[in-house]
This record gives sequence, structure tokens and C-alpha cells, in this order.
Amino acid sequence: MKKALTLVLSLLVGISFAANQEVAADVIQIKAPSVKATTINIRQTKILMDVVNTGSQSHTVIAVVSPVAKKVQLHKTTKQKNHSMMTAVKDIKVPAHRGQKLTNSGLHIMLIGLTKQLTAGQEVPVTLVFEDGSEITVYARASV
Ligand SMILES: [Cu+2]
Repeated sequence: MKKALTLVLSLLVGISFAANQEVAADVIQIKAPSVKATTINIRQTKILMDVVNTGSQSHTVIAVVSPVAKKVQLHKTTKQKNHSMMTAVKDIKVPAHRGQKLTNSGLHIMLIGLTKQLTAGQEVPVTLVFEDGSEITVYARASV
């Protein structure tokens, strides 16, 4: 009897624990997604947006996909003495209750090996993949 009760209790704890886990895609909102328009010979460009986390747990962007580029990387711009440099980062943290702005001079998404020119006004589909496997797809508007 005691054993059965323990089993029931641990099942209940398990269920409530699962219910407390937020799904990243349910609590994250993407504001103002944009992509820098390109000229004919340019093969890479940046995507910027405001990743807002309305949830109470931190989440992480682990990958981004877009059909207009052969490769998509998560990048960080760092200021050097006379120039700025971009390096790839493994993931982008999205802190609870606030989020993370992706900017020209900070963390951003990099489209590499563009399969076509992106002209102003065009809408580029971008899918963000989070640590729990959930995804959000938005359309980044190209602007100069
Ligand atoms: Cu970059």
C-alpha cells in the first residue's frame, strides 16, 4: 500500500513538473524582423529582430533556417580598435521576462551563401529553433 502511494505521488510530481515547463514558441514573440537588402554580388547579409520572452524561464535559440541561404549562422559583432569583427556563436540566450535584441552591432543572424538577391520590400522566411525543439517562423522584411 505504501509502495503504491509513493508511486502515485511520484507520478503526480512528474506530471506537475512537465506542466510547469514552458514551450519556448508559446512565450516568445518576434518583433520587427528585418533583413538588410543586398546588391547583385553580395552573398551574405544580416537579419535583425527583437526576440521578446514573455515567459518566466530563459530560452535559447539553437539554430535558424531560411530558404534563401545555403547556411545560416548565429553571429556576434565585436568592436576591435579600428574595425568590427563578426564571429559565430553556438546559440543565443533569450532571458526570462525580457528577451534579446538582435542588432547590427551585437548578436544577429547571418545568412551566408544567398541563393538570390534580396531587394527592398521582399519578405524572407526565417525559422528560429529553440532548445526544446519548438520553432517560430517569421518574415523578415528587406530594407536598405
Ligand atoms: Cu554576421
